[in-house]
Amino acid sequence: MSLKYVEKLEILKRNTSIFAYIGLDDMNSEGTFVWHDDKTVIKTEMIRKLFKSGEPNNGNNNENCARYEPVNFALNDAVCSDYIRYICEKLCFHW
Ligand SMILES: [Ca+2]
Ligand SMILES: [Ca+2]
Repeated sequence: MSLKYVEKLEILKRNTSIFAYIGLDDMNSEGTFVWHDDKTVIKTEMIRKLFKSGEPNNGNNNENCARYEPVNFALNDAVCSDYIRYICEKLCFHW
């Protein structure tokens, strides 16, 4: 899922009670978060809107994957090796 729009974070708040990766990481360049789906870079303004206060903090110099945290209803950068779910987005077509 790409939270390129703050409105999508609202959807997660209403419908998700799990910790989950959402397809955003800074593995290639520390502090530069890139969406998996189209490789675009998240803007600083969006980082402030989507991440919880004090995040992303690259804890232990090893936090590169953004995850949604239902406790804070916001994103946190975390280690990429945690066994948590991954939220994907599907396109819907109306014929
Ligand atoms: Ca990082
Ligand atoms: Ca963090």
